[in-house]
Amino acid sequence: MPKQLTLCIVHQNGKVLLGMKKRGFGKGKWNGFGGKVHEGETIEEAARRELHEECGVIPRDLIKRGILTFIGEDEHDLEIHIFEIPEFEGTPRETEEMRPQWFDENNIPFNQMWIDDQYWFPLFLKGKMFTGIFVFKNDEIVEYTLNIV
Ligand code: 95L
Repeated sequence: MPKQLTLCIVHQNGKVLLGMKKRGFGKGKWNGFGGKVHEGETIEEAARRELHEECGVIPRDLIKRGILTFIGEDEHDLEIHIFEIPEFEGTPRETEEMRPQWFDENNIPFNQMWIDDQYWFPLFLKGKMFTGIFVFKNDEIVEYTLNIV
């Protein structure tokens, strides 16, 4: 089984909440909030937990929006489960992990994000559900497929 990760994207009133990753994997990139699914936890539980841990926000509903598989050269494949959060409780706050900031949905900082985000984020913003596979070599995409579900 691939390693499963979650990604929560808070999307409200034409704005998207992203966080600048301050340490670890993906440091220096804007991203949604998420992380590893722990043993004994559902994917949705993990998504709620990580969103809260990383920016203090408690989601009302999680909408399943996509599953992306990333295939690298030798590491295990990653499967990222992407959720949209239209409503939440709490106020976004900076944590050790992330510095949150709102972006207009027409002004997403793709040049400071994972390189595949520019391919699928527009589908996310248009409300589509999607699946995709990205094959990476030397941090570049060598092949990809994206399907609207
Ligand atoms: N928001 N995008 C991500 O979280 C993301 C995107 N692409 C990736 C490609 C390889 C990888 F190892 C991780 C990601 C990733 N976390």
